[in-house]
Amino acid sequence: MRKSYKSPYLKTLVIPDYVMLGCGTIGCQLLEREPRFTVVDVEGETLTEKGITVVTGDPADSDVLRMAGIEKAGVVVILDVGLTVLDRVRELNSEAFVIVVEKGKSGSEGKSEKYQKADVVVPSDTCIVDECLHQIQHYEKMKRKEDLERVLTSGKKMAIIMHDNPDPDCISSALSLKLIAETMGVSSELFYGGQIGYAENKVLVEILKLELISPEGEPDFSQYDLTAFVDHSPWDYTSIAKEVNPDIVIDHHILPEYKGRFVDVREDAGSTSTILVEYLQLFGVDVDSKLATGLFYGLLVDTDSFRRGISEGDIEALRSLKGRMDTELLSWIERAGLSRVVGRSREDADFLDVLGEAVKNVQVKGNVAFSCVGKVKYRDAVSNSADFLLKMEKVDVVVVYGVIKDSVHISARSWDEELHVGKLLREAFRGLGKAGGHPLSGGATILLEKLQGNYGEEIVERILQVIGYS
Ligand SMILES: [Mn+2]
Repeated sequence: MRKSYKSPYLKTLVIPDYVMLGCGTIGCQLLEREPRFTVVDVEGETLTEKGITVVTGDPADSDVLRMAGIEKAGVVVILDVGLTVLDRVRELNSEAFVIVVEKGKSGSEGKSEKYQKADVVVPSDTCIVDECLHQIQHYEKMKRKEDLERVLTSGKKMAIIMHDNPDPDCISSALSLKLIAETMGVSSELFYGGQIGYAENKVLVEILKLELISPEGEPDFSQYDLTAFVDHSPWDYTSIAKEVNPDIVIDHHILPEYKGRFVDVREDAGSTSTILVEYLQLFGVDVDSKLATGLFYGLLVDTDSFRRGISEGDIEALRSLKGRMDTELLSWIERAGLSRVVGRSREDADFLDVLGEAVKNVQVKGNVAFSCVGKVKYRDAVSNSADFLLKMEKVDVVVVYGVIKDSVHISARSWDEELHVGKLLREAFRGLGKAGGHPLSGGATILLEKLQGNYGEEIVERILQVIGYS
């Protein structure tokens, strides 16, 4: 049960620890849906067997509470263990969000005098578990909002740095953060490295009327009070801000150990747009139909039209975007991609050439299809081909690689979440360059000089070695 449960906020690093005092049936039900708690209970042994972190002892004993980390806890749930426990908790931690479940109490009676020190009293005639989870989520949202607000209001000028070759999710998220910052009097400029290759992405930038800065080399970001990374984490996916330690990171990729001033990374969110939709709502920012369409498109592309899975947060985001997005505009953006098929421009024809190479050069080894596309102009053409091959080949993983200037760009796609191609690439190319991504899609960029003369052979070998085929 615990293993299959995925909290939408599980990987959100801004949220501190949880402690549950007393357990019982309600406590066990709560743990099934929110496993992050450290539990303090006199009969702790039975819970340890279930893999839950437990401190066995009396929750009214200050030393026991300290052992459970109560002094640093962000959320404390007190179940069925008397009033002294609440006093003890408050003596040790005045900041924590404290929920008390009051036995034999009806919701209509209001918060009783004796529980004044609690933030919320949950009466026992409600669905206690649902109510506790709802309260915790609400608290977390408000806390994240406060934290982001604190950081944003500490400056006047922000550089929002997108990852190289920004995609719809990154573009829409960057604009969202800019609009949120604007409500606090912070002006932002949007930067990206690499290229905007896909016709769809160019059309999106046009529709959102964005002025994006594509600098030569690394700009001097020290003239900005604040820097933010959206849809990527330090330091793998940007060629223009390698030396920057961002104040703000909002992302849904695996995070390298990083402590910025505000870090919100939710690995199981389908897109960064999902997270930004929540903040737009929390800050009361009006989202017009163009941005709503952009955010929806970001979620759609990043989840491969929800085939890569969908989280609670994604559903929330969809609900919020539903009434505002413009389906006609969405098909207009998507059709921009089709125009490349009829050879609208030289650059679109390049995409077709690369795709043709990819199909021609497929080599299947074990359950992996590899394809070398040689020299290419656009990085997106490589990932585009990987997407296409995955639909065509009867394999679990597709790896397409091509060379731009002095680097080889690798794109991997999979049907099998267990394999986690993001981690696969990270492991295969550890120490050689940038590599990472999601369970079903990942990428890597490696300087050619880091690989043996025949880079193709080495790429194939390294990947097969990690999978265990060679
Ligand atoms: Mn994304």
